[in-house]
Amino acid sequence: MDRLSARFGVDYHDGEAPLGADALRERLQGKAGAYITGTERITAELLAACPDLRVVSTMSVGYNHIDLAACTARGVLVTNTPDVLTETTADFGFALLMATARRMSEGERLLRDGGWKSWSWDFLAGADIYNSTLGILGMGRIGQAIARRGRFGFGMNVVYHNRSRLPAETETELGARYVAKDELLRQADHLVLVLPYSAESHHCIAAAELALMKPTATLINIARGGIVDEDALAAALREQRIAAAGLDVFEGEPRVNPALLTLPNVVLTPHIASATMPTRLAMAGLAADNLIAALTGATPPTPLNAEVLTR
Ligand code: 8YV
Repeated sequence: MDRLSARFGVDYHDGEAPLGADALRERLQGKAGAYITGTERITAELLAACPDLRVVSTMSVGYNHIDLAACTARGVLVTNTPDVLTETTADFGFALLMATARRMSEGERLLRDGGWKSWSWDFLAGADIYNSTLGILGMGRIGQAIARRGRFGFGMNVVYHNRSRLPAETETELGARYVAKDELLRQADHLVLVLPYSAESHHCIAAAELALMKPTATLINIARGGIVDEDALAAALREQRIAAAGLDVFEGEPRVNPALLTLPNVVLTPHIASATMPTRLAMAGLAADNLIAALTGATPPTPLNAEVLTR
């Protein structure tokens, strides 16, 4: 805010509740730049109603909330915040995996509720992480950072599936093996979803995919809620067709599918994978750098549609 307001007139939305589509359209009238988060949706309709808008800077790596093709068609530059959140988000993915496999939330709830009465050999017994098979769906920057943690921190056998296979030297460096999606589902003891959300990846984990997973498997989603069919997941968890799930993202967030809320074998967190102070400050700074550069005629550090700059 300090850096932006030193250079531009800034209209800052200071409310807890996000701006709805109508309010966002109103507030963007006459504005050249928009600094947004993953919550605000930039649609073709909004762009048509905000003809002065030239730059959209999102403080997120994901950009499924922005119609990038419509922005490019209108000559609106879009920037995001890759790299600065990679390691922090991978740390959280691993934390969620461990909490889920080792039943930490369930244990804490039981303890707080006074349910810890005695010891028995299988009391809250979960799944091993060390030496197990880690499956990663989506092998971009964050997927690769998770693979390194699994391979070199926990001696895991790492398998992955991605739209495009990684170069052989990257696979060797990561100690990761490429497999078809069905194989990934069959082999993984722990499956982490880190792929971008799009029409193509919508509900790409649904009943048929869950049916291929091991009954002892855990499923972790730190990407976007819409990648998983939550009703199918809730049914699989309820019937113990998979052991457990750890979810940081939800299809209708901040609303959470009620079927998930009552299940013991699911760890739920409110979309906080990138939430450390250093990382959030780095994201905020990069989003500001992008906006300042774009509005002052310089080249922004991380554009998503750089072709707009050369027009
Ligand atoms: C953010 C994220 O918390 O960067 C992303 O894509 O999902 C998260 O890091 C959120 O989108 C804030 O804009």
